[in-house]
Amino acid sequence: MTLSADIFANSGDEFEQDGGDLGTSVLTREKEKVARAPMYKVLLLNDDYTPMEFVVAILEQVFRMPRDQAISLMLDVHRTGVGVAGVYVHEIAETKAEQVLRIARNHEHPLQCVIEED
Ligand code: TYC
Repeated sequence: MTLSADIFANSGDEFEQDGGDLGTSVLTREKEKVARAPMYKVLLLNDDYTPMEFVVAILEQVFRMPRDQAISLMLDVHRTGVGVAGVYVHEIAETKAEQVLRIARNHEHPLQCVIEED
């Protein structure tokens, strides 16, 4: 076999690494599974005693909410009884809820906060 004939003879195998599929497997393969962490809402509950300004301060400091958004959400909780302060992975949601309860207790306010799967 000449050198050039040898190159031609091998070219089929060497360049058909996808077994003749010509890349169409990219279009037909199963979608790869990516684990997504379950998310949790941190809910703020209304009560008759916690001062409005205290709730706004909690939303600003614990949930890093801009003041105008914090006021709007506080009023929404005041009107409807409940509101979502944020949505996080479980550990962060739990930590935020604990912070709210601790700060409220330290100030002797009855503010309640719970987490719920999103
Ligand atoms: N209802 C309270 C008041 O009138 C204000 C308030 C708002 C309390 C939101 C709790 O999650 C809350 N002082």
